[in-house]
Amino acid sequence: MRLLTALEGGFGDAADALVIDGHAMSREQLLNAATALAGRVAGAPALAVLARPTAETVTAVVGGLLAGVPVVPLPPDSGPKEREYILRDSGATLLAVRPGEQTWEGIEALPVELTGRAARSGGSSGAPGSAGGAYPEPAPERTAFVLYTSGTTGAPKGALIPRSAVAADLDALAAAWQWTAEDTLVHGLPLFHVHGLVLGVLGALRTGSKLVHTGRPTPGAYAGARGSLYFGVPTVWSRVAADESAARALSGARLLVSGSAPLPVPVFERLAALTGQAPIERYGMTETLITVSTRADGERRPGSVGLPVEGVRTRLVGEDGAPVPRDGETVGELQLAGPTLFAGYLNRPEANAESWTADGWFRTGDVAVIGPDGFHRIVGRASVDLIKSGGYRIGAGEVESALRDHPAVADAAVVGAPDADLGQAVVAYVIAEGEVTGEQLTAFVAERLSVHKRPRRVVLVDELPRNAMGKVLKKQLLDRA
Ligand code: MLC
Ligand code: AMP
Repeated sequence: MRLLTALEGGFGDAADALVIDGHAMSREQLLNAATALAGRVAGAPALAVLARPTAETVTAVVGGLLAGVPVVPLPPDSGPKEREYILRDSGATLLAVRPGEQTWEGIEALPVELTGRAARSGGSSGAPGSAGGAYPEPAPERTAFVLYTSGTTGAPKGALIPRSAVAADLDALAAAWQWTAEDTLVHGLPLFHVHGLVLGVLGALRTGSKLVHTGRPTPGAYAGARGSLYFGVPTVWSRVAADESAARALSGARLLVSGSAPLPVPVFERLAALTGQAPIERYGMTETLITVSTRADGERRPGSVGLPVEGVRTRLVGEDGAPVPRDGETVGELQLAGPTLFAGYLNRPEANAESWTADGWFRTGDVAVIGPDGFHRIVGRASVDLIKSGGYRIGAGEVESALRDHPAVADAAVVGAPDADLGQAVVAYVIAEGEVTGEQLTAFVAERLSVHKRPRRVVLVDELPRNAMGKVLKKQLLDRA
């Protein structure tokens, strides 16, 4: 079976099957443009895509997937430090851009044309829109994406996502959410992470639902889109819930789905009150895709992410390595197994060794509770050094290292402080050894890494609290923040 089943016929088509930030495309147009691009990508080690929320990005991603070339989405606002690292580490030789756009040294620009007429293979599969395309389906174990994601320290790691994991996850979610070709999916999430890209784009191309990408995930854009299925991170839902008329406009939707960070119970309840339906909450991770969810036909309990999706197994393990009972009270580290898991981090043997248990389970680093009824509740991260801000995963170590690159910074410690809008906000404690302001340091990080990794607050201090070993006491900083 092909990965993008709905792209190649059997699901009907429409001139507006995909609307990406105002640009409408039929599936046939997308298939033709992507097939033309695939011809220029085939055989490359990896294709980097400057992942703005555009039709060009969707075309480039699909072109890479058709050609069986790993796609490396690059955050569009990533600064030189982050960008150079991702391009070098991934081994990408091509960068998909808009026609006329520049690339960087050592990387060939691949202009994406939206009007490509595909050179299709002959035989019965040759007609546009019919099953089968110009390219044989790559093997399921081949890498679909290299997704860069932050760890607690150092540069982001490239998670290798196999095609089979994407297919298994989308099918499991389609079952859990009764997601079909009758749906119109609406969201405005970034196209360089699992949520917006794998679920939010490939989901539509596998289930056959229409897709409206709103460019930005604003309450007004969601309200105006008239979809049946909506995706958002908790920050988006909290902004929708605060905008009564936008929230009421979603009352005709079939399903509102939240994920990527904990959905606060008051936001769940206000959304339910204003839209007439309780949201679906699901839990996922770059490395595992979406593994636990409440179901369209099941209970939607505030503060709970529900049950493992089809094929996924979960267990809780205590600090001593012993199994934790499913009693709804005892916390443990959540470990996962199943067909949606990644194949490892690129070029990171040590991180790979640390990530799996001896008996083959993936350590999520999340702390959870499982009830006797199997419902899962995510309690938090085991490490204070992984921050979730607006649904973005941000490694404290990466931001600290960027801050230390500033000539006036002697040392820095970064924490995720509770924030009503973003869930957590990046707060930096900095020891300066020259004249520098918080705004300058914020801009410095935004330019070198990505805008969303910038500290929202910088506190200049004379010293950082440390233990006897010299380790910064982040819990103390959090208490101050
Ligand atoms: C502000 N801006 C700056 C700046 N300060 N630019 C440069 N330098 C500075 N110092 C500008 C930005 O460029 C942007 O401009 C504008 O300010 C707003 O940026 P922001 O403040 O970062 O946006 P914000 O409104 O806070 O974003 C909230 C949000 C966003 C919810 C829209 O956080 C978001 O899209 N989150 C989604 C994350 C996500 O998809 N995570 C999924 C991970 S996958 P301009 O011009 O652009 O407006 C995963 C698995 C799973 O977790 O389970 O799903
Ligand atoms: P990322 O790698 O960006 O996909 O981030 C994955 C992390 O997001 C997980 O390890 C969790 O900490 C967090 N996360 C995702 N979904 C949820 C959720 N519904 N509730 C709580 N945390 C979540």
